[in-house]
Amino acid sequence: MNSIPIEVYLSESFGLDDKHASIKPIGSGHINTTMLLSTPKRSLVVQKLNTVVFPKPQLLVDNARLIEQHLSKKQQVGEFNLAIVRHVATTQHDYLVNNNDDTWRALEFIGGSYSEDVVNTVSQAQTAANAFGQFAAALEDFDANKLHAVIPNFHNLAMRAEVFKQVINTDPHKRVAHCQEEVDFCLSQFSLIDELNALAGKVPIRVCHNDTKINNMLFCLDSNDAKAVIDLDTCMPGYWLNDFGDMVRTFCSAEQEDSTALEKVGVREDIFAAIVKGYVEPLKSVLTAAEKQSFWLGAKVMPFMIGLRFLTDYIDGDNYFSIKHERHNLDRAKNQFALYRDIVSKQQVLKAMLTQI
Ligand code: ADP
Ligand code: GN1
Ligand code: MG
Repeated sequence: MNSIPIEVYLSESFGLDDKHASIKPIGSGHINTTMLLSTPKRSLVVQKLNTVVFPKPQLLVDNARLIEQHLSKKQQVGEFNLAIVRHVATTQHDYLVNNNDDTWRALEFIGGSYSEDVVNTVSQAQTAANAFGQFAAALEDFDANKLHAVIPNFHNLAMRAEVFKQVINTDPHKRVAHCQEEVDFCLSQFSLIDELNALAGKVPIRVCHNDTKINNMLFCLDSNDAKAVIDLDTCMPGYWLNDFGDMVRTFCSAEQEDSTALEKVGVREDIFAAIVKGYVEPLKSVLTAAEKQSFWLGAKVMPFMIGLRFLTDYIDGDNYFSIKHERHNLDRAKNQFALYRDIVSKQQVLKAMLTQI
């Protein structure tokens, strides 16, 4: 056990001025612990990786670095115009450091930027969706098989349903009684799995970001333009319908993901239209007809699947997502199911927006 203050340890490890270093938490991610490490000359984003979620952190770094390199080449020839958040090497030419059983990495800090937990305007939605589209387009010629499956079956609803059924059977913390209605609701929705299965072989496997949450986008403080796509930890092969759906999930509601004001949770139709417009524009020459059709399923599946994951974690005793209070994951699940229900109820109008692609 070493007792060196963490800001000193990290500054030394990543070659910063350790005498004047300070550290403070930033962001609102649910998985890693994200901090800003500042010295008078340089700031870095440092992250303590959640090794329950990412048991092999080196795989995550390997994936991100391959993507950084690919995007850098595109940037040099003017084919990618967003900033790239690069990993920073240690003085030992490594990308991970261990301190008292914790694993840390550092990323270049993108100054003059901000992130949002809730989309404020239609133009913000279109800007962010367009940037996620540019990111996807720039990786269209990257061989998805080069990426490690950092979290196998990450967006596999059938597997998530199996884990859920096991957890409700064992009910380790006797919590099912507190959420029977949500449990029954989930069990009634698993025909979504058949809808997904029907797509197999029809939609191409792409490099997916897999976490296209609004707070994984950095905006320019000055212009409000998109600055960088961040949080590349779950970039893996998958279907773009998931990236589209996760934008719908996190951009469309005017409420935070854990809001308990369920009557206010729902899809803002103008934001949905802006996502479609923004995301499709950079991808229009590569999207297949089947892919375009699959986006509606993505819009339904993502709020449901993330809700299912929150509910599973609540029943399981909150081992995965970080929580601030005992029913936090249950609140999040209820919120996501309210959003999912609203999306399904607006099927006609939302699907019509998609047919215009
Ligand atoms: P998590 O995996 O916990 O979601 P993220 O990588 O998404 O962590 O970072 C959490 C937050 O930290 C982001 O929403 C953003 O506000 C801020 N952030 C992350 N990386 C950077 C960066 N390179 N430059 C500036 N801010 C960043
Ligand atoms: C987690 O790390 P963060 O907060 O960006 C989760 C996503 C969920 C999201 C729900 C590795 O993302 O899959 O959609 O929470 N990341 C992981 O808000 O599980
Ligand atoms: Mg994040």
